[in-house]
Amino acid sequence: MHSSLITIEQHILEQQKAHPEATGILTGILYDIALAAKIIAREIRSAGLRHILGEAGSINVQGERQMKLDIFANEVLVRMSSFAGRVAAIGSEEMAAPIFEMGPMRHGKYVLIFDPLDGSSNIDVNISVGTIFGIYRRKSDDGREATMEDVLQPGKVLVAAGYVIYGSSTMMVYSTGSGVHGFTLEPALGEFLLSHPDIRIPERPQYYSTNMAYERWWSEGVRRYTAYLQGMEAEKPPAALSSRYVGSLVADFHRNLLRGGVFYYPLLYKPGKAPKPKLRLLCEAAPMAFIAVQAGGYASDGTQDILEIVPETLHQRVPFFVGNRSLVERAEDYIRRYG
Ligand code: P6P
Repeated sequence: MHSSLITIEQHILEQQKAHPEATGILTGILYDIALAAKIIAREIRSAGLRHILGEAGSINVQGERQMKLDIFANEVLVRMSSFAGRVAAIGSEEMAAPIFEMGPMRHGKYVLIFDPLDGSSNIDVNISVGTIFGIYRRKSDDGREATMEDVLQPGKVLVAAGYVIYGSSTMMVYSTGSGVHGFTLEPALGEFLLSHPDIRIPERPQYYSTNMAYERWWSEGVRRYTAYLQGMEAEKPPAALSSRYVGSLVADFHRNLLRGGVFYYPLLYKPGKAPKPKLRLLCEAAPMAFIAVQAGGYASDGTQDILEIVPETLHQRVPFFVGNRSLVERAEDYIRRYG
C-alpha cells in the first residue's frame, strides 16, 4: 500500500501492535484527539467567515484574554475525551483546575493534559496556531477518582504526546515512544494521512528562534548564547543560522523539527519584577520535549532536562530551550558559565 494512504488510525493501531500488553485504551484516546483536531480545524478554517473571531470577553486562568476559539477548542477536547471511560483526569491550559472524572468514568487508566489552542492571539491575523497534548498513565489505582498526584507527573513518564498545527495544512504529529510521525489532513477525505514517517531533527540546524525584542531582559548567559548562534562568539555554531520567529510555539517548533534549529523562551529579568518564565511545563514544554527527544533532539529549562522536572502546580511555567541537542546543550553551557 502506498505509504501516503496510511491513515492515522491505521498507524496508531500498528503502533499498538508493537505493545502486546496494550489494551487499546491509549489508541482510543489518540483517535479521540485526532477527531477533535478535525473539528477544531474546521472551525478555525471558517472562523473568519462566521465572525466568531475576536475575543470572548473572558479571561483565562493565565490572566490572558480568551479568544472564542480557545474556549471552543477546550470544550471539544474535553467532550471528546470524557465519558468514554478512558481518562480519569483532564488538565487544560484553559481550566484553572483539572477535571477529575466521577462515577463510572473515574476508572480511566490515563490522564490527558493539553493546551487546546496555543498561540491563539495569532488566530485573527491568520498565523498558524496549534493544539499540544500529553498523555500519562495514572499512578493511583483505578478503583477511585484520580488525584492531583496523577496529574503532576514529569515528562519522562509520558506514554504519548503530540501536537496539531493548523497552518497552510493541518498536521497532527505524535509519538508513543517509538519515533515521531506526522500526518496531514486530507480535507476531501476527512482523514489524517501519513506524510512524514519517522521524523528526525536534521543534524545540520538552520534556524534560531526567539523573541529578540526581549534581549535587554535576558541574562548574560542567554545574551552570550544568542551571540554564539549569530556567529559573533569565538566558538561558532555548527552552521550559519537564520532567525525565524512566528510567536506561535507550535509553528516555531514544527519548523525546527523538520529543518533543524533551536527555539528558546528564556527567563525575562524585567526591572523591579521577579524573573518569570512564560511557557507552561505540563501542557506545552513537556509534550514538546518528549517529541523533540523522540526525534533525536533535546529540551532544557537552561539548567536541566525538561523531562526530569516534576511539576509542583498544574500551570507551572518554565524557561524553555528546545531543538537540536548540540544547540540546547550549548545554551546550558553558556548559562552555566555566565548565568
Ligand atoms: P511572545 C503564544 O501566546 C505563546 O504562548 C507561544 O505559543 C509562543 O511561543 C509565545 O507565547 C510567544 O510569546 O512573548 O514572544 O509574544
